[in-house]
Amino acid sequence: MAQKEGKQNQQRGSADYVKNPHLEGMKEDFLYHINLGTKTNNLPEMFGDVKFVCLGGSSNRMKAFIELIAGELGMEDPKSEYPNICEGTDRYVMYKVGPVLSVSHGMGIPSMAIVFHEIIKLLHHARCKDVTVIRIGTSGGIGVEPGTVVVSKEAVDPITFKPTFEQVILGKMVVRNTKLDSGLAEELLECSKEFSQFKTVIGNTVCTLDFYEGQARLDGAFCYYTEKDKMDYLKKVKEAGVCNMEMESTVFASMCELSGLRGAVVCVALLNRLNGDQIDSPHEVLEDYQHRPQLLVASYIKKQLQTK
Ligand code: R2B
Ligand code: URA
Repeated sequence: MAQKEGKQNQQRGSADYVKNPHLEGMKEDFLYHINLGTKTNNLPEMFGDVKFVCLGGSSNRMKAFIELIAGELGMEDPKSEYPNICEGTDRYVMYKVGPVLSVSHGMGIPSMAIVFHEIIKLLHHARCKDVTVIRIGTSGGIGVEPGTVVVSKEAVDPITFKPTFEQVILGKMVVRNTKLDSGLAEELLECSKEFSQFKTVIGNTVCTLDFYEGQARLDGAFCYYTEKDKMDYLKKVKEAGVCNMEMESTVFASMCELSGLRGAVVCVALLNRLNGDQIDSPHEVLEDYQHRPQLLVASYIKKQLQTK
């Protein structure tokens, strides 16, 4: 039986992002996967000014994002060098320009969960306050045109389409909420109106454990269902108000909820899954699509910093 955890964090913006009494008693906290530690690094000095953390799957995209942010904020490095702060590990990359941190999260729920635990602890050790976290990524659209940017209303599970995330802890299934910040989603949608070259919609996002069978594809190495089974499932998905499918949103949203961080998920649809499974658009087209969530989020961050 799935267990529901008692108290969820309601205080978004609170500086106390970690909820772990054991951390206090530790002499040192080494954030192994990002190669940073409370003894080896002066985390408040390095990260104390962080206000936005943007997470995305690919290392290259997160480097491109920090370059875009640097341009938007007029903080370009004259040598155009943006050092990877996580040098020394090849698990994730991290770049920083002013109050913006750009971090890769790899693919899938476990990879996202590991780096997000360490980022939340990093924000805690650095004594950061009022931080907003945004996942910028790719997805498969459900009934939306390829290239459409989807701002997630809710991150939902692939069985009941409810805003929940199930995690096995101490051999028991624990159910966590995945409610995202609706105000932040609306602000992002508002900001998207300045981009006439692409469409942005708000809708639910299904988070799956796999790209192939988990997303009802017919082109994996194994497939034991028919095309009709696939279409019946995708129809049910669409009827649940879902606009896209990806692989990290529920754990991301559940960790935002637990920590009290304001969070949003902004993913471009690379294809419309109602029309096929293969991602075979030309490279330049896919590059253009992947740039769209970055453009939107960079513009949002710029506006937020201007009004402060
Ligand atoms: C979107 O794209 C990746 C799979 O191709 C996965 O990380 C995701 O959520
Ligand atoms: N990412 C996914 O998880 N699914 C897709 O169909 C495309 C990108």
